[in-house]
Amino acid sequence: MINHRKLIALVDMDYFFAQCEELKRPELKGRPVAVCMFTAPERGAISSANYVARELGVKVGMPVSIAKQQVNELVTLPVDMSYYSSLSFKIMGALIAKYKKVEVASIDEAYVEINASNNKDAVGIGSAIKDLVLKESGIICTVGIGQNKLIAKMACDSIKPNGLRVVMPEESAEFIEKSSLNAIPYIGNKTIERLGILGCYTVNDAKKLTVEQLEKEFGNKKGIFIYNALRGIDDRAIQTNRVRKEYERFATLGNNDPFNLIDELSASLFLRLSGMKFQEIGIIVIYEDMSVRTKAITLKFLASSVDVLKAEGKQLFREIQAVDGRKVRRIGLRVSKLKQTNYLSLSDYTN
Ligand code: TTP
Ligand code: MG
Ligand code: MG
Repeated sequence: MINHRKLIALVDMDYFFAQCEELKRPELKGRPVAVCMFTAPERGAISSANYVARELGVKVGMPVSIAKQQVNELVTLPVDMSYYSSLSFKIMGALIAKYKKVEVASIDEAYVEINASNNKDAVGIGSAIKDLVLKESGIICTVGIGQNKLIAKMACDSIKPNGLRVVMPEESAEFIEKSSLNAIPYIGNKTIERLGILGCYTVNDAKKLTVEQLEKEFGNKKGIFIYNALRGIDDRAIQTNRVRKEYERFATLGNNDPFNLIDELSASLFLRLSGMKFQEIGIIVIYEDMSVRTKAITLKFLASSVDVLKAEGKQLFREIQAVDGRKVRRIGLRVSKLKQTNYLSLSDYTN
């Protein structure tokens, strides 16, 4: 009897925005390239860097000015979201056409359910996915395969760029034990620092903590996630119906200027939209006493610009504060009435 096993492949494009730029302008190949979210000429942060730039020390999130100081010959380009999303839609459309269960998780990554009875089968399917992506778009990606989303993601991260790695279910425990804590998704620097205070520096150290200890330290949801992740357990299903009706971003004001904060929220929200257009913009203002006021505007047109988001967000904030000038604790920005701009719409994904 053939023993088919359900596995999950995570497909993630390598240095996606920067690779798209290399496709657009082949003369960039071999040079250090960074795509930047500019806030003013020469100001902003690195959003994606090719591997040539990364080897020279350029990192995502780094201010453009620092990256330029470090790498004189760095080519810095502005975000061309509609081009990246058109390539993304070609790729995702091809994956959805070929495989039954696909979850588009972001502009450059998708989870694909596959059936494989052994490592060799899984490697074959992984290479077929890489070939399909390359043929459809010219883009190189990395594929990680495992028994769940967590292992697939960690396998993918461990073999970037242009890689393929299969971790069969019987290899999962050892794979996780040999990983460093920061290789586990959602375990970031802050979590690692707090685990360190508890005397845990490796996966095996952290496995000695009880679920109660982890819940006490990180809250129920995250505590349970970490407890399971350390054991390679992750029961998140592949969600094929990812038709989102709205997106939002929140941040705490602290000593920041609220208008600067709205600019930052706009930039982050705009990136998340990955080229989707929006017609409704809303602001959520949370005061020190935790009371909330909201206001929204419906535009006369479908917008796709970060500047519209910034300007309307600030205007809504001014209108709320003109009536209610109390001390603000947090601000949220939301967009709704969304429409996909490319030839494949998000609802096409679910058919
Ligand atoms: P990632 O897949 O995280 O990064 P990447 O594709 O650039 O590089 P890697 O080879 O490591 O996968 O994100 C996909 C795209 O999303 C990325 O090209 C740019 C954008 N992005 C941002 O704009 N800001 C960010 O902080 C991150 C993480 C990504
Ligand atoms: Mg990527
Ligand atoms: Mg990604």
